[in-house]
Amino acid sequence: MKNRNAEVARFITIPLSHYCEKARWALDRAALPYREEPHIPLLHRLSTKRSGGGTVPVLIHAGRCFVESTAILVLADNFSGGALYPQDAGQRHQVESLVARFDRELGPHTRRWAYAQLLSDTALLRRIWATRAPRAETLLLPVIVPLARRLVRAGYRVTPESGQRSIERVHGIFREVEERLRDGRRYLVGDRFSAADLGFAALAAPVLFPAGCRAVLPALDEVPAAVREEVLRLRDTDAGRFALRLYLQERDTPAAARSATA
Ligand SMILES: N[C@@H](CCC(=O)N[C@@H](CS)C(=O)NCC(=O)O)C(=O)O
Repeated sequence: MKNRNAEVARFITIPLSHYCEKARWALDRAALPYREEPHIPLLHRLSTKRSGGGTVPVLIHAGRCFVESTAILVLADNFSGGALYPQDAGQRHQVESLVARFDRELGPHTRRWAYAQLLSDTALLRRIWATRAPRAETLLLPVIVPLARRLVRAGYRVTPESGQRSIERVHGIFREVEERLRDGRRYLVGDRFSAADLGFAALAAPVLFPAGCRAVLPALDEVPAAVREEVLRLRDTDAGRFALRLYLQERDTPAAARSATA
């Protein structure tokens, strides 16, 4: 008899991570069975290194390790028979370029801005990093938080000034997205949801705190007023509204269920 467990992928994450949310969204949409293995920062490396990676997410599926979120999107697309990338070569190229651009710029800048605002709040960090992580790991948080905070600050070059520059870059990317949407289209490329829309919405999560997002984010009422105001400002843009709509309409719709009901 076939061992069904062997077909369940292992998905190594830090629950707060927006790159993990990007991959999780793709796996959910493709209805690719996986078991999430959430970790607190730093301890994730014990698992990712074993799989030949470093950052999260990492997915181990059918004996292969996928150590980049975009590689997980491509796998999810193949698994589902095309749920995320268009057939048309020109459109596919546009989707790939947008995904790469969001990976390179949007993700790092939304993250840096959020960390610049929240990294000094030890209680908040502890609570967010502990959510969904194994209890044995959360017991180490009093030791890990100061260390991880230093590494995050140095690794992502987080300062009040860089945080400010990052949010300006985020506004710039939002304006570019709005430019694309100006003709009334519902999706960034073509007339259906693709990896480009998913990449934008997932990597914008740290500046939108969207309802429906499965990454662990603070509640709006527990962050400083300046953060709340910036989030509300970005939510109230066309690009912000677009991302929030994607969470409402596209986050919980596996491709399998969609084609069964189409
Ligand atoms: N290019 C990577 C970026 C992933 C990434 O930056 N992950 C962050 C969390 S948002 C991470 O793992 N940070 C901890 C580390 O660098 O070990 C991808 O798309 O998967």
